[in-house]
Amino acid sequence: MPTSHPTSHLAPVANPNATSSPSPSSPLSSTSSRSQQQTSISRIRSIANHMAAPSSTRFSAEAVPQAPEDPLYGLKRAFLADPSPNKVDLGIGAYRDDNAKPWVLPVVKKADDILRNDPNLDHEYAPIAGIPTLTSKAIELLLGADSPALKEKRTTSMQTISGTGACHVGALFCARFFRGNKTVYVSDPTWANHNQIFSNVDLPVVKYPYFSKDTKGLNFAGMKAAIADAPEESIILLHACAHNPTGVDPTVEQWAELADLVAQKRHFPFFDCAYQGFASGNLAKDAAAIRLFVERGIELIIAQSFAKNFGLYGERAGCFHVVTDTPETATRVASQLAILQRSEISSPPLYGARIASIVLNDPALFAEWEDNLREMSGRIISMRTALRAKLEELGTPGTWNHITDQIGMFSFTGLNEAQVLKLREEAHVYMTKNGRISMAGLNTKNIDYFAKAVDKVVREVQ
Ligand code: KET
Repeated sequence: MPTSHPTSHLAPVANPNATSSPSPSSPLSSTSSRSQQQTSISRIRSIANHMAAPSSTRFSAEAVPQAPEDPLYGLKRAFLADPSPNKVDLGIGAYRDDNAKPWVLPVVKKADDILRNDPNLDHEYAPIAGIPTLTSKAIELLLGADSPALKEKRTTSMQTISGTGACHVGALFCARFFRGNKTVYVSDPTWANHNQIFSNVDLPVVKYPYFSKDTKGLNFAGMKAAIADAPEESIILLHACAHNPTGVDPTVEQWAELADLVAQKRHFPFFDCAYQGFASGNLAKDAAAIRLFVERGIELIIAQSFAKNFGLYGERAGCFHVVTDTPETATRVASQLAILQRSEISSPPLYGARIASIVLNDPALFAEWEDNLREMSGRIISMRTALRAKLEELGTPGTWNHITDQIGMFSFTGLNEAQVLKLREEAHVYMTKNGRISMAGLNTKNIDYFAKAVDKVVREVQ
């Protein structure tokens, strides 16, 4: 029996360098004999390929079909490529100042200086669960420092790759350990990434009614009915505040009703908190929904992002928290989270986490951060007022009160896909196809232009 692989004799042939680099003295070095040699090589290679495998890849189009580009990142690329001086970017949810420029928070600049001037700074690995000075303050930010859940030590926290990483860890944790109905109920609509984050770990996703096209507000009756109808112990994804993409949040009274319903059905709330401080400008107010659920003793999880409220988008700072019944449960949960984290990212990134930690642990910097948050949310609110006033002034068909009723980073304008595409083509205004606009993309210089473009498209396209 030959010891070599049956096709191993073909292997060298597939490498043209193995035979086509003869020494200068070789009889094969003349031009004609070299080209003869290349012809025979290519013939042998084609026979070899034919015999060895029908295709050179295992990743055929059937195995790995071409996927569409991520719509939000595609939109950003199209915006950057557009040479128009009038172009307006209302796509991705990232804060912009009145000059349409990214804004490094002044408090973040200060924290960055402190960090860089620290003579003890090194680049060692963070602990698996992240830096405790961040995680301990991060949970306080959500629950309030005097929360009984914290005093009773029945929470556990882990630093993650921003909010997306926190959502992923939460999804993975549920897939592995949740013993109830492993279906995740998400609002219709929700942040588009939720669907793939959950389906990536094989958790089915079902929508509950949320946005009413008629009122451009909350379909509270529909939402409650769906949550009541879901099998007991289902996973219910809730946006803690500043709902993405609609900008529509339940009122505190409605949150209280939802908390009662969730408790009654023993559902498991999964809070996604990506915009704390961005809705009202007040950190405690924006965490009211979470606090209300925790007060009722409901066990829950929270995915927390520091991308928007610290402007640390690309630094990927965030946390994942579990609020449970006893310190014993919290400790067991933490032990499994550590294993999930270790196998996925080993330990979390430090830079953004250190910045956030410096601010959260220093009362003066914290107060300055609150000012910065008020500045961002205040500018967005003033743009809402201005946009509504301009559309009403122009007499743009339809009602526009929803622009000021909605809250947070986004507004769900009610523009349809045809109108969105026409705005993009003709006015160089970039927004997602569902009519969502990132309010922070508007400023005192482009708001007139935008309002007039909307007015035109609403009149021309139905
Ligand atoms: N949750 C929600 C609800 C959310 O809107 C985002 C980001 C995230 C989590 C994740 O953010 P991270 O940067 O991983 O902390 N939303 C904006 C950006 C994006 O889609 O990635 C957006 O909708 O524009």
